[in-house]
Amino acid sequence: MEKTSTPTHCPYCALQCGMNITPLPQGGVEVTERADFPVNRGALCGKGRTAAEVLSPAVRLTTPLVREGGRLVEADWPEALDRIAGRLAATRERYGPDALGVFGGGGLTNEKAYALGKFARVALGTSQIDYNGRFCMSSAAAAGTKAFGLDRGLPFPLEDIPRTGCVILVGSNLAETMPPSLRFFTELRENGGTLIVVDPRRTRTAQQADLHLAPRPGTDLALALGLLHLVVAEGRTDEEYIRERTTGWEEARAAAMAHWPEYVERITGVPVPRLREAVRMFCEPEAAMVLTARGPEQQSKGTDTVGAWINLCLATGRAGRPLSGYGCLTGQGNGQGGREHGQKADQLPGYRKLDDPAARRHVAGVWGVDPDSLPGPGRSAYELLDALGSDVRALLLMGSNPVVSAPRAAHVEERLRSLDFLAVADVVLSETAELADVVLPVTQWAEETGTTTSLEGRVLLRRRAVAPPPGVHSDLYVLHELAGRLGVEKGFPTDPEEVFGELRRASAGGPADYSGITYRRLTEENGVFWPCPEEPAGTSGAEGADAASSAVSEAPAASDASASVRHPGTPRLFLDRFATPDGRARFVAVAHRATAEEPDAEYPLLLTTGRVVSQYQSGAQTRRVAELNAAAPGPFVELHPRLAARLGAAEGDPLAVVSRRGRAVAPARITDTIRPDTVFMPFHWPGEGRANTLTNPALDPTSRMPEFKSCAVRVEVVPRS
Ligand SMILES: Nc1nc2c(c(=O)[nH]1)N[C@H]1C(S)=C(S)[C@@H](COP(=O)(O)OP(=O)(O)OC[C@H]3O[C@@H](n4cnc5c(=O)[nH]c(N)nc54)[C@H](O)[C@@H]3O)O[C@H]1N2
Ligand SMILES: Nc1nc2c(c(=O)[nH]1)N[C@H]1C(S)=C(S)[C@@H](COP(=O)(O)OP(=O)(O)OC[C@H]3O[C@@H](n4cnc5c(=O)[nH]c(N)nc54)[C@H](O)[C@@H]3O)O[C@H]1N2
Ligand code: SF4
Ligand SMILES: [Mo]
Repeated sequence: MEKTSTPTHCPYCALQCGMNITPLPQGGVEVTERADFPVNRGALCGKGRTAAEVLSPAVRLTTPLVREGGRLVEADWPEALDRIAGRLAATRERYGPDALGVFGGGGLTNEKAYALGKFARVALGTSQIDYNGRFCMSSAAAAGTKAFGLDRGLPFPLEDIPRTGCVILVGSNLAETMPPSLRFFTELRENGGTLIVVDPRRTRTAQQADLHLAPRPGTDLALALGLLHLVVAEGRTDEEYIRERTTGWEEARAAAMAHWPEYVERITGVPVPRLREAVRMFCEPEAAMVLTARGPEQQSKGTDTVGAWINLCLATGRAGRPLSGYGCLTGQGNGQGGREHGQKADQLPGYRKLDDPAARRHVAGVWGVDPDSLPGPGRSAYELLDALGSDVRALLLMGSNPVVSAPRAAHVEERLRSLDFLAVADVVLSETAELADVVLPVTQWAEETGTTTSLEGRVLLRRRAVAPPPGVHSDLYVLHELAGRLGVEKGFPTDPEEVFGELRRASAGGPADYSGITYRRLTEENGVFWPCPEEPAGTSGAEGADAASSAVSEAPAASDASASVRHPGTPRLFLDRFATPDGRARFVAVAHRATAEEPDAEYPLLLTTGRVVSQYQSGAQTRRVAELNAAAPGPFVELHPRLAARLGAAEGDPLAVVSRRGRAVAPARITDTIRPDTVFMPFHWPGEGRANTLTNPALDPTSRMPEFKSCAVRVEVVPRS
């Protein structure tokens, strides 16, 4: 039984590297390379290589816990589930359905994300559901939807990168956050292409670049506008493309022209000759790409910022053409699929909108409920966390650890504590689970089957390779049991393939159409790119009216009678038309604005935050792996030698970083790879060195993304006692 090796995918980031898992005779499993998956071709980073250590009962939860007299004590499943269902029902009875909150995660499989969204709307009847993806790529998603009519992180496979002419990588440190993907950029340079990295820090990624631009945090919008200004001034626009394939150029052009290079240099700190150099490198080759990650996105103006980078692509004819385009490097394992199937506050499966009557009818039909019974859009992630204990009295949380990862975390922690009732399903006792009234131990990646959608839009099958420890059940089981206890006996199956079957129908005809994808196909193919309607594009009348599906390029040749009716999936989007109603991409007219919190006399420096290679997110999983802890044992404050000298700080000295939200303490790490006006902290740790004690929950008006990438701080050396 379950002895041989199983091909599957990593539990962590959106690269979803392929790996093989083999159970060992002495217990435990071995993770080995899997060369047949084109994204990583056998390479794995340290996190993926050691991921199986978190399967061990020594570090994970194996029994439900319930709070008794202030302490979490072991309980059996029926008791734990009864408690949750009982408290949810009582809260709903007393305060109404919107007093119930649900918080999900972009690490959950498509099946789980789908079931969680349905559970909130159908079993609880609440509008109050959102998820941690709001903290991740929501600004890029909003900007992509605005410009192209459709949001899929990358509109092309990673394998296109080595063949383009130039890539501008904005605020991505992929050498640490997606190490196997660095190869595509190395190959780009070997092929004569160039790499430009935009990052306030000379990261391991920036060290690979032909040109590194180091703007002040929070000024990417001005930078992109300055580049567009130069493109226009130097006559490098593609007028024919602009005429044929876009709308809104005049307004966008006028907005960019107000951003003179010298003005942009003053805002960003990037010298004008460097701006000119970037424009030359980007415009000279036949094809080029802009890729953004969290740097420009996690800003209170992230949507406009990404919009400005997209403008640069559109003005130069570098979108919806072979080897050219704008893409967002989505972060979490299922960061793409997790934003498509309904755990987002405003969304229904298939990337449909909750406020669209036709979408409500379609999904309600699949769910067998009255469309009018579906609640409307709810609050965004931070706003939901902020409402805990007041409007929202009970919360079910699955797949996130906001005590560490949410902005203004001390406040969020206090809100979580003020709840009448908190239930957490997790694989480990995370810092958030420690606050819960009931904790449910759930199965993880290698112990269950499910699909994820990688940053390429490639839907993949993660396969069960080992049995879970006794007493551990899946998230789908949790939702099934809770729904049953709340009187909804049907509609929450525990078999992932059955859930996927329903997801296919719910997504059919929507922008993210999965209806042509089956588990069987996913075992035969190395993933399938959405949209993938059930019939070949063009043969279904119903499909024709849908802008998103008709933006499908590379449809199968309808004349080939021998071709199966399988739609091949859509590796490349927008080659013929964009997914907007008129098929044209839309420029946005945007202007620079300051970050929500600029430095002043009291808080004279900027703090930015991010990641290190050996820890993942809130660290709930990776802090339990000895090898990773040895490599990255704790938080630190990265600062420039000049700033350190001014503060009188030496390497390793404890530094207090103080913002308007609070104070965090971590040792100094002095390096000249960072701007002297900026300090950096990774956010993977709880406690004294928690970066999110400091961060500013100022939200982007469109995406509701918090400003993780800049806030004003002061730094002091803590006297050693
Ligand atoms: N090792 C590791 N890998 C991960 C993760 C992890 O936690 N650990 N998480 C995964 C997830 S969910 C995500 S979202 C991705 C994130 O992947 P990345 O976006 O690559 O990660 P970050 O470190 O958050 O931010 C990237 C860079 O943005 C820079 N930056 C900061 N402020 C600014 C700014 O104002 N402008 C610009 N242009 N750059 C700025 C930082 O210096 C940093 O080097 O990684 C995924 N992979
Ligand atoms: N300061 C700062 N803060 C940030 C960021 C930043 O750059 N700077 N980045 C933000 C970004 S991009 C992200 S994505 C968030 C991520 O932050 P979190 O949402 O906290 O993400 P994780 O740490 O991955 O938490 C996932 C939790 O779910 C559990 N888990 C894993 N798999 C499963 C499963 O299948 N089922 C269940 N029930 N649980 C599971 C894990 O054990 C873990 O406790 O952090 C955000 N916070
Ligand atoms: S790069 Fe991402 S998917 Fe690949 S092994 Fe590392 S964490 Fe896993
Ligand atoms: Mo993320």
